[in-house]
Amino acid sequence: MFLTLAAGKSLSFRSFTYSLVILLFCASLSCREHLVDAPLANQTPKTALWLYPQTEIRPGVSKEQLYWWGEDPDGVVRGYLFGFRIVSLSVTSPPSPDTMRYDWTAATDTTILFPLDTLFRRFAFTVRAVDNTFGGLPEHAAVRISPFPYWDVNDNGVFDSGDMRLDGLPGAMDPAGRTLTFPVVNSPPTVSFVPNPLDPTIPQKQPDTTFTAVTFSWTASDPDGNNTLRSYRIALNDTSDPSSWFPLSLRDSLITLVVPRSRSDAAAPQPGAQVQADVYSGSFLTRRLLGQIGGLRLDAQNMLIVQVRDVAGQYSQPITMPSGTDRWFVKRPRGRLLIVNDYINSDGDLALSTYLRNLANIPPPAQFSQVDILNIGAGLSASDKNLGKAGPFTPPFVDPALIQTFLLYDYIFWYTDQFPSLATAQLSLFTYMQNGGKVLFSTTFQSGLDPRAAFKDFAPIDSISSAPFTPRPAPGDTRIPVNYRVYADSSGAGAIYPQLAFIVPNPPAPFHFVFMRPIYRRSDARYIYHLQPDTANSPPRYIGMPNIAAVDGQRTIVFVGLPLHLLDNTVYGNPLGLQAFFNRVFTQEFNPLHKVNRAKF
Ligand SMILES: [Ca+2]
Ligand SMILES: [Ca+2]
Ligand SMILES: [Ca+2]
Repeated sequence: MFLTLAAGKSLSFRSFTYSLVILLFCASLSCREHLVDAPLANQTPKTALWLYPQTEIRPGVSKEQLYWWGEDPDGVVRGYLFGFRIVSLSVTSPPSPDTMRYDWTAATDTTILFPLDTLFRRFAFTVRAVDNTFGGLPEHAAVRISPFPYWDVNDNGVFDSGDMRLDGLPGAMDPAGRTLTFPVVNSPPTVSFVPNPLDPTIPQKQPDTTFTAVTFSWTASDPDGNNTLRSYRIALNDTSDPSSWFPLSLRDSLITLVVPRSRSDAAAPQPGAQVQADVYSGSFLTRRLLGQIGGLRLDAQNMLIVQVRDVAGQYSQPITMPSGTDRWFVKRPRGRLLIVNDYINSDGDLALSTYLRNLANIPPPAQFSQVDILNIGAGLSASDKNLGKAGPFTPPFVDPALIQTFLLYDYIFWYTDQFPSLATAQLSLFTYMQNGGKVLFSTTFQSGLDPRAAFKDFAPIDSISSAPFTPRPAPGDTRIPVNYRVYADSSGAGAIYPQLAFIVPNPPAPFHFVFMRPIYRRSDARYIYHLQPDTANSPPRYIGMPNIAAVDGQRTIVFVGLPLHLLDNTVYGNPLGLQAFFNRVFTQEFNPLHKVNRAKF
């Protein structure tokens, strides 16, 4: 303006210099009004607003990226006020009076998540540019425009103590602003089974065969925000009847289905007979019984179906376990004893057949002619086991799935090789025994070291000898001659265990390769067996008569540090071999007063 004025008159250098002095003087005193006839009022900025990517406004997801821009004809844009409201019809301007809540920002874009609680809504988004005659506010300060402009410091929607009037705002902001109305539809939620921690690209799967206790876990999300998730529902096998769905709250995403023995034992005998399963939430100790779900098929394949629902009432696509070519077969428990096969050595078939024959031969009542078997060693190599890996028949959620599975039985007989699945045992056996279960555990020890103190968590021992096998004689050994006797301990009161002895292998060999290490009992426990002295070697390879088996003071677990199937010698042991030992353990040793509560499990 000043330069235009100067250029319009033909001034001498002297008068120009004079004028410049005046100009500088006036500028320093802000005396523009003395040079022009009328003051020019500040001009307000203009605002533009658009969607990105630049598409038609259409029903879409409830998450939108918005951009805006402002231009001021006589200054610069200081910042923006933006806000949105729910409307019933499309609008192009703010309400009058403007009762909206605005956010102050210096940014020119935002991603908004519309709060969705219906399937369809309209949101009107308004932006107003504010020019540099306004001093600005902290980012995201809440601003109200009516009844007068103020900074709503406590963001409660009324002008009260601590809030600040913004009298300069009306003259600085775009009076119209820009408003866009978005028709927004709800996005459906999604649900998925929790990933396998060893391979997050696949879900945590069930074993393809389980008994009547099985755990599932899933997780859900919603593009509208996970805080818009509302609930889950599950069903078994068939959803054609809407009443087959079992509703679950959002916190119930680890669910265990359990059929108590009283219920499965009473079910019709044919394969496919349907029973109700109890629905538990959470781990075993924190479990809550939520109710019963119908339609679990015994001795048949089953499928679990899960959906999540959002606050708008929309359900996700259902997910199923199993899916694809996988299967989930539910076996009806039949015996009172569950054999846990954790044994992968090459004589595994001999071991299992020895156990089944001797259990079946226990005299009437024939409690153990029918037993169930869980093969947790299947599919594992020795190095897998040494690394603590779990096999495909170990349920992914040992707590609570395996604990609940064990509680379907009065007795567990767990036999294992030199690499016992200690993590699995540690997470399941103690709780099982606390709830009335009884355990016979047979293992050897490749190493006497138990870094996780796993054995101590469930076995009646304080430690295992970790001394090296050389020089000899050593506390333990890696081989035991055939026909060596395992003597019952006669130092304590109570019935003496039947004598056992190592068998002669087929084909014959002079000794068995086993890792024999003495055990040291827990203070409440008593030893029940020790190995005979090493008379075949001179000097002996191992020291004295190592203690190799103990029972705890509560008589809930018998622990044997040798592979029992090698002790079925009816000549040097006792005439009934292992059968006499099983009979002693299962029908006499275990405390009859402490038992699994069949009303619950
Ligand atoms: Ca301006
Ligand atoms: Ca306030
Ligand atoms: Ca949604």
